[in-house]
Amino acid sequence: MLSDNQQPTPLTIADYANTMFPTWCPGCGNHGLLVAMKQALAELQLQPHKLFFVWGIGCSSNTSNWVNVYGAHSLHGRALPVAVAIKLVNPALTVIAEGGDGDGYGIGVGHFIHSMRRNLDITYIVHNNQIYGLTTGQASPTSDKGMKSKSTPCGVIERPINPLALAISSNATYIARGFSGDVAHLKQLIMGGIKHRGFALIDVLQPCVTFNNQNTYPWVQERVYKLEGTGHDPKDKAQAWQRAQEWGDKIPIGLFFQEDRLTYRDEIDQFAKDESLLDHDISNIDISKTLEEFK
Ligand SMILES: Cc1ncc(C[n+]2csc(CCOP(=O)(O)OP(=O)(O)O)c2C)c(N)n1
Ligand code: SF4
Repeated sequence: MLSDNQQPTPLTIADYANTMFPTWCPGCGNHGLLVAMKQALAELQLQPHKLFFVWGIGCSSNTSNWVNVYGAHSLHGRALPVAVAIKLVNPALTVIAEGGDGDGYGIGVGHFIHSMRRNLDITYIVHNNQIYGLTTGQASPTSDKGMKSKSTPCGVIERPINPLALAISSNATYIARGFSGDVAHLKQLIMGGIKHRGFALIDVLQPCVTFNNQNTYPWVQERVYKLEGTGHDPKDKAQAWQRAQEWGDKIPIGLFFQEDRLTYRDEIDQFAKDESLLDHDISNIDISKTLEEFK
């Protein structure tokens, strides 16, 4: 990896790969998503050592094994709190969290909501295959009602989580949906999320070709249409809310909503803008008075 004082040559997608090849099933939607991600990083010329990725647990989070960036493979549902801590301490890093729909919208849904209202400058990519892939095919929070799976042999009873509506109501400031079968479009959404200053959610329709035989590539392809060119205004929250309700014969992909708002860090005086806590001099701090209080 390059250090700060080396002159970088133009980065290519090869700079974000290591020597290992992904072990995802052939045809898995994660492959396309990884290509889109690496293309976005290369197009933005982000140096690998200035990137920090945080993953949860799942097939999606196994991305950690095949990329050349700094990162943490954390716990199931816990990618966001780790990402929040990293960004608070070192704002110079581009922080990207990634995981599955089970990870982010199930066990981690509390962190998801609170991270959005906090609006730290983090990009969150959810590989939404509407199933638990790694644990071999149980229903997830986004599985469609009626879907038969290992854990729901008679069909899912509940209605699915609507991640985009949840993000709008939780005040996320960049909200998009992509499709891993449309790499060029997804790359643009990821680039937009990384460039956005604030919490960016990119929900990605990512077919699991092994355990989800309902939401397949053809199923998604027949339904998706791009918001770009439809007259949709991403600044209009009411319009975004309406589009977020569409799920069925037509499924919109693209940028639903974007707004500028101060980040959590911006609103705390003690965090001088964009200063890393690692640069704070703590060598001459006298804490004896504080310790007295605990006696
Ligand atoms: C606290 C905890 N609970 C449960 C598990 C088991 N587990 C591992 S991955 C997973 C779900 C994977 O589904 P998803 O998050 O949608 O990711 P995918 O594998 O589909 O990418 C579960 C339940 C775990 N590792 N940790
Ligand atoms: S089980 Fe599904 S999500 Fe996991 S690697 Fe295979 S196709 Fe992809």
